Amino acid sequence: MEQGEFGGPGKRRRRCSFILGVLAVLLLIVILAVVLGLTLREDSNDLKPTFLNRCQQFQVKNCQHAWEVFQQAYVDKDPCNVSMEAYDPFIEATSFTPSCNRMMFWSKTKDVVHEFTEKKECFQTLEDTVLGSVLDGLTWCGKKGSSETFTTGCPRWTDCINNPVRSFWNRASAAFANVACGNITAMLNGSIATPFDSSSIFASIEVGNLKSDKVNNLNVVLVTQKNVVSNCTNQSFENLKSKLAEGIKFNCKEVPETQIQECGSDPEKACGSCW
Ligand code: DVN
Repeated sequence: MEQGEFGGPGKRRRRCSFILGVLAVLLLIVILAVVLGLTLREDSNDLKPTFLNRCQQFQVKNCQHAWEVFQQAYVDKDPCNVSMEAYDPFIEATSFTPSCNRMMFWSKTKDVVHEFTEKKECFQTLEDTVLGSVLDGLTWCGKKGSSETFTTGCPRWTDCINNPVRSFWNRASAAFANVACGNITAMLNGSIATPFDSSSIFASIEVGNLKSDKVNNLNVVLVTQKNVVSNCTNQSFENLKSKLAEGIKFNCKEVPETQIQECGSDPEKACGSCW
C-alpha cells in the first residue's frame, strides 16, 4: 500500500476531528430532543396527580374514574369549543352533600373569603367541596387530534368564553347554586362601585340558579375597607333582587374586612358572631 494512499498523519487527524465534531453535534441534538420531550410531557401530565391527590381528601368512591370522566369534557377538542354542558358527566360523578345554612357564595372577594373559611369551619364555599377543590387555581385544556391534557398554552379566561377552565367554573357554580339550601351567605366587595357585577359568575350563573323551595334568605356581607366605595343601598343590589327567585328574601350588612379577619382568627368566637 503506497505512502499517502490514505493521506498523511495530518489528514487522518483532520478526518478524526471532523468525525468527533459530527458525533458531538448528534449527541447534543439527542440530549435536546430528550429534554424537550420530557418538558412537553411534564406540561401535559402534572394535572392528574394534583387532581387525584385532592380528590382522595374527600369520600369519593373512585377518583380515577372521576379523572377519566373529567378528561372527556375537553380532551381531543378545540380549547375554545368546550361548553359548560361538556362537564355534566363529571358533575354527576362528583356529587356532594350541601351544608344547608352554611353555604357561602362570593364575588371579587376570593382571598378574604377563603382566608375566613380556612380558619373557621363555619361556611362551605364551592372550593371547599370536592367539585371545586380538585381544580381550584389550576388550568388545563386539550387540543383536536391529541389525547393529552395540557397545562400550558391554554386559552386564558378572556380569550374565548367556551374555554375548558371558564366552562368548568360556570358549570360547577351552577351545580353549587342548584343545591343551595337554607339561609345562604354571599360575601361581596364594598371597595368597588358595582359589588354585584352582572358579568360575574355569582351574578350571571349562581343567583339565577338559587331555588326558592330550598333557599329562604340570601344574606349579603358587604366587605368594606377604610375607603368605603359602596354600601347596601348600592344600585346594583336592585339588579340582584330582581334576579332572585320569588320568595327568597334579600338582606345586606356592611362589615369591615378587619372585623372578618379578627373574628376568623379568634377560636373563641362562634360562627354566627362574626357579623
Ligand atoms: O360564588 C363564587 C364561587 O362559587 C365561584 O364558583 O363563583 C363565584 C365567584 O365568581 P365571580 O362572581 O365571577 O367572582 P370573581 O371574583 O369575579 O371571579 C372568580 C374567579 O374567577 C377569579 O378568582 C378568577 O379565578 P383565579 O384566577 O383567581 O383562580 C376567575 N376569573 C374571573 N374573571 C377572570 C378570572 N380569571 C382571569 N381573568 C378574568 N377576567
